[in-house]
Amino acid sequence: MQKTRHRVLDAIADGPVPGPALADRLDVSRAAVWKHIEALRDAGFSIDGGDDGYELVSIPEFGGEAVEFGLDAPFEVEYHDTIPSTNDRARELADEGREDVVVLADEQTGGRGRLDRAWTAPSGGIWLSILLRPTVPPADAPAFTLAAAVATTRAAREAGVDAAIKWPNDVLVADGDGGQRKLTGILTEMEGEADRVSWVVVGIGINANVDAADLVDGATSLRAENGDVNRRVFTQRVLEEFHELRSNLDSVVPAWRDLADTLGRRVRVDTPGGEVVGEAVDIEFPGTLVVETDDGTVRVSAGDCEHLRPV
Ligand code: BT5
Repeated sequence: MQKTRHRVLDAIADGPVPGPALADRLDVSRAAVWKHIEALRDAGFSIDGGDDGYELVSIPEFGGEAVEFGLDAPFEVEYHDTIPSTNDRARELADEGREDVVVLADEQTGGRGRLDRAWTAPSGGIWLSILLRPTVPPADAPAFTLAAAVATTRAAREAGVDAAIKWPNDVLVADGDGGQRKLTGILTEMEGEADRVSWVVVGIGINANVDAADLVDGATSLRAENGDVNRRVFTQRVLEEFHELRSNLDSVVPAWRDLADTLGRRVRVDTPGGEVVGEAVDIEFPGTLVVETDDGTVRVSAGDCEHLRPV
């Protein structure tokens, strides 16, 4: 079904195709062609139906079909205008045994951050969760968080926003005053056995076409930094970059290093084992931060990191 719909779109994107010719080409009935055309129109695609046949006129700015169309990565996209949390929905899909599905929403009413913190997610953002079933041990899972940060930072830079990554999961933009504002947060959740992940859900919250005033203090948006983006294209870029990285996990750490803002800075990291203060000097697979402290080198695998001003 899904595949045929993509083929209908591909065919009518290049010029008008009469319904019967389309049915022949795709080896389906004329009624089936008509059903696909109607479903695409319902999804916001504008399709001419003149004497010459069907022709694609425009693609909606956002939505599941829209993001899947032309997407160079093997994800199915399930779209919601509004949903409590895309991560929660992705977890449901995990329970159903699905994989390589992206849950995408325009608005979340119960968005979640780490440690039960709330995530503000008004209409106009890009709120998405990627459900994966990688064949890796649970200890490697942080690499997917890093991959999401790299993918989002690259897409933001392509869109003209000078974003950088704060360890481990924030994409930030300098505020011009020595401080930084948060553009994106990432929440990775997983389930697995000792030696093998069962599923990973990587939740990415991108403040896209929203006013910074509708977010929290310390937040910024693509709109505030450089004007509105085409969310379909932006989402596709994030998913394509993410797919490349997850297909070659060894490439994640070097890519992260290149885009990181944390390395070379003085940091304070709140870890489950206590506070670590020092200079962040490196990152190691799958996402361990190396900090030079007064008492020697400390490796931190999880925690909240604060960039300190140089002393
Ligand atoms: C995060 O947590 O940064 C992870 C956020 C993940 C959100 C995505 S959206 C799609 C998917 N579905 C979900 O339900 N969640 C994921 P953390 O590092 O704990 O940061 C949370 C803190 O960021 C909050 O306590 C606020 O201070 C701040 N915050 C909340 N909403 C924000 C926003 N829209 N932009 C910037 N900062 C925000």
